[in-house]
Amino acid sequence: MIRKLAIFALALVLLSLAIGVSAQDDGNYTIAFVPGVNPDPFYITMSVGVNQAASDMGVTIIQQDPPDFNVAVSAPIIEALVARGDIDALITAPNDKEQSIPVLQEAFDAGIPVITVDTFIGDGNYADGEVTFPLSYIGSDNTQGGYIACQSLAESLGEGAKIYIQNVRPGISTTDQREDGCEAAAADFGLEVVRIDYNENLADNAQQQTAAVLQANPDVTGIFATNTFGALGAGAAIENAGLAGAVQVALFDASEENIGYLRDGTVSLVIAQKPSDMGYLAVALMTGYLDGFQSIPKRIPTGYFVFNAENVDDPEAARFIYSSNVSEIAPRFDESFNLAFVPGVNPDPFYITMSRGVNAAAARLGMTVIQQDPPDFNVAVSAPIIEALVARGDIDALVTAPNDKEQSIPVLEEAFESGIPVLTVDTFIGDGDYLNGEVTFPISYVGSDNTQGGYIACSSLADALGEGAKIYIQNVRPGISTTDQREDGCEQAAADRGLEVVRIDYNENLADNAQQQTAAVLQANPDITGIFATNTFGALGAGAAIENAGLAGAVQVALFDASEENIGYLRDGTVSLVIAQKPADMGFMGVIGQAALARGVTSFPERVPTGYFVFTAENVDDPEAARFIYTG
Ligand code: T6T
Repeated sequence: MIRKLAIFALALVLLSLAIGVSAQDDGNYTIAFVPGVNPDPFYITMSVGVNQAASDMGVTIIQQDPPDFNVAVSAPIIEALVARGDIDALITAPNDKEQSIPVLQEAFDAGIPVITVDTFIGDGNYADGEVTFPLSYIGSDNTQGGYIACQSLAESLGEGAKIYIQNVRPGISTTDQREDGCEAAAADFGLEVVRIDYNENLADNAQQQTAAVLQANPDVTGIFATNTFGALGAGAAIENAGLAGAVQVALFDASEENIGYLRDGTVSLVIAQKPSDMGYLAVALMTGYLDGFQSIPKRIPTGYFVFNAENVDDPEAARFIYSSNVSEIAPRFDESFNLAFVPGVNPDPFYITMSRGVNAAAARLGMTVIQQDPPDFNVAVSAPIIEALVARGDIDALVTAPNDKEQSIPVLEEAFESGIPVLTVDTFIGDGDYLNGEVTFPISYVGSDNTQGGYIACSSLADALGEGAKIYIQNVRPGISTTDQREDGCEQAAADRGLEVVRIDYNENLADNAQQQTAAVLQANPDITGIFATNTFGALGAGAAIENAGLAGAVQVALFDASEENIGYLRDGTVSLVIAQKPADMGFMGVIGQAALARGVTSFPERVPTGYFVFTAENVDDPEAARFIYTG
């Protein structure tokens, strides 16, 4: 117990170091949550996820509900929240793609970071689209959802059938996309869309419109209702007209009522979104962002569960039905939740920094971290460590950086099969595509885009050296996902930019080997003018060899990993470029992925790329850049 308390205290110290907590700011942020409208079972269910994550992460939520799904109603609510001056962040479902932009821009300009859930503003591409200030758009792929709905109508009605779309109002990102998706399916499968009505999010309107359309068009045999209220109205109109079963209906949103329509045969398909996942991920990731762990994907699609007559009473499916009241929140995690963390190797400034992120997230969540360090980057060393952790029988989750794409699979599979969810950070197993690739059991792969990193490194050598220059790659060992990809990325840049890769050496993650190999290569090939070292130890060795040979400045060097030593080489001119990964973000996000899964969230992305900071002689002493240097 005393040991656990000591570990917890240490974790809190690490957390406060990580986030610079002061007496006034204890990390209990105030996050405003403004749904699209309420009451609405969809947003009530989202609120369950929001509140669960707030309880887990130790932050406060101020929820304010617009009584109408209307920007004229939600904008003043958001303006008033901004005016309070005590809101640290805003999570909201904007009512209109264009009209909601100004008020959210105002919040952002007042220093309040914004995540949109369910709906988006602009074109929804926050990476390089029309509006880029929101941190992320977390919600369903609505075009896909509309397509699924109308494809199912086509399958039961056949080519040439006439269908009707019951929609909300043009301008709402979600329902606009559902309409588009349905029309695309109609075009692909030969359905005719006879009419589209807009109900202003009122079930009564939807009911009257649907009744009128069915009367005027007795040949309409299919209906798609794009959200909860359209669905309610359409369902009632069909029931009243005695057309249950005669008209096929696909609905969006798994409210209790809509599931009732499925059970009694009024409708044939109900598409459940995952609003609770949207709320949970938004709060957990926003809290991480405020703590300084900022690699949040700009887009997180949350997926669907499709209900039909066959699966509607399946006990597994029950959790996808929306809540009608904010149900009880599960108790916070506590120290009995054991999160095992096995880095690739330690000591290594990269994994020490990752451990800072792991401990910061676990301290917020109240979990215990059991960190066990392989002394070599070698599956023969890490596999017995993982086996012993599995054998303990008390590990709830595993976050690890596998040493080999293929050889690490069996031991991780064993952990997974014994009931321990596995998430890989930094490196991956199989081909790294955990959605449809060779290995799909890990929850996620959180790490840099290493092909891109290698490409950046060797493009910078090309910029400095020009076409025809000869370069040398100092790598670790074939089979490691990250460094294999960096080598590939560098070779692609060399091919694109006309560099010649004279030789590649593998140092087995030993700086001494790297130093000897580099010294020998430089002696044998005095025409080499560029070196790319793919990780910390190769970088250390290559840096030392260049310094010893008195070649600082004469040979251009690009290094991976921003250890203090490598940054020192940049400062003294031995190297020209240091690529910093974001290992603390990897650790933080990895733990959040595990916490989310433990809460039943199924939408944590299978891949979270964590980005880079590229150090050069120009920015190395910039105070803003200092936080990207690895912890020693
Ligand atoms: O379908 C959801 C949501 O996705 C949409 O943006 C608006 O309508 C709902 O809230 C359901 O009423």
